[in-house]
Amino acid sequence: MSQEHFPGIKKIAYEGPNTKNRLAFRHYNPDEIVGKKKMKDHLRFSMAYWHAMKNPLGDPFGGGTRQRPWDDGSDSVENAKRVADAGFEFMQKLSLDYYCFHDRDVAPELGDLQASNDALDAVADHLKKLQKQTGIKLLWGTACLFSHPRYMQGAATSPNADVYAIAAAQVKKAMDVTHRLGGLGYTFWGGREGYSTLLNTDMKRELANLAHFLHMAVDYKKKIGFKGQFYIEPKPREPSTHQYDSDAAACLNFLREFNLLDHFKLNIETNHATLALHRVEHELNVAANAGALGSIDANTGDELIGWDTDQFPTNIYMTTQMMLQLLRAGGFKTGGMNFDAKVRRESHEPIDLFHAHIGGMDAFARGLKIAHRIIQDGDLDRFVKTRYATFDSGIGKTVTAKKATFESLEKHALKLGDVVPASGRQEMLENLINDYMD
Ligand code: XLS
Ligand code: NI
Ligand code: NI
Repeated sequence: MSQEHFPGIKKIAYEGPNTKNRLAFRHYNPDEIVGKKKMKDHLRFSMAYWHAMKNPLGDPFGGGTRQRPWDDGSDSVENAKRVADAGFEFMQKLSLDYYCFHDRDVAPELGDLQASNDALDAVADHLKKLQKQTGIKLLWGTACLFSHPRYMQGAATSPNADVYAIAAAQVKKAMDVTHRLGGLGYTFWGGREGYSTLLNTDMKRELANLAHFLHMAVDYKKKIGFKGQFYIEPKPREPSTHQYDSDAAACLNFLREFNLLDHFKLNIETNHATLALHRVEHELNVAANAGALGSIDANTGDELIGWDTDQFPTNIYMTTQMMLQLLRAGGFKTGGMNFDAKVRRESHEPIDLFHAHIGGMDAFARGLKIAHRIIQDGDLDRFVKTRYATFDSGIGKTVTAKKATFESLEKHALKLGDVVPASGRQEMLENLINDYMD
């Protein structure tokens, strides 16, 4: 890292909630212990290379607005290395311990596969050096199988076998590079794995091809000795009308159907959850219940705009709900909190990247502390336990123990008069949660 790319911005320090400095953490204090772990080990914050370093900040009505003096926009390896330098300076200044990338974020896509592979290798050497210098780790790598025109009809679900082959080769290379960089995981987001109309689509065939693609990835992983965790990232639509990995439940069903569940966990993204008309805590809960909560793409959607706006998360009620799910699931093992979020098109200056990440990190730090207190106090969990208490004794216990039959339940039911269950007390519980918000 020769030149300073964010001059005038020092390492962001924890200054506590009363500071007036906008370039300081008010809540994220990396080494502070919450429960049994340091905050930084609970949260494992990660920079999403494609947004923080590469997103031009365009929208459907206009081109990019970003000012990134270190990026000349060329396809040279030299430019890619300079962007990497800026990225590592940025992560260091923000105490971001991890990063994630697509192959085509860190290195350019060139005329043919071999040339692109060579460029990727050259940049990977540089990334390895930067990782060593800074201690920053690769949370996960992935391949971009959705931008190039060849992937217009999908990659691992393309109707064209040559496109399928190029996608496989691209993933093979991205896995090699992730492995070489000591990546803790590898993500499959099925960018265009879906369809627009069934009139031209053989869904059964596409899903079988996708499953075989993932099995080949599992085989290749073993072959090269890559020990990182595989993730699937659910998303219901955009760019396709129907994405195959539409939500956590659909992904789990697919993984089960094709005998892949042992090899994959889920990477849950907030804005994808809301596009699927779920709350993110629902998706985290579904994943956790299957032992498949792997990682989080932290962002949020605009409630008034119906697309994947990928905004930085600042809502403390939401981060609290997320941290409740994560803490109850035992925390991250291989995954982390990856800011798959971009600054608004209006926020085009480099310093806005700092404000955005500081806000997201502080919001999760608060969510973590609040969720920890809620769990420690136990009132919420006790309420839920009591709500199901009829399943802990008597006839309910026979259900829990899977001993009940329709006949045994009928015998019990015939003895009952009318039954009124206890109140769900939603409003009381919402008030209880508010008590914890500082
Ligand atoms: C897009 C996805 C993408 C994945 C990585 O909506 O969130 O950014 O996280 O391919
Ligand atoms: Ni997304
Ligand atoms: Ni994502």
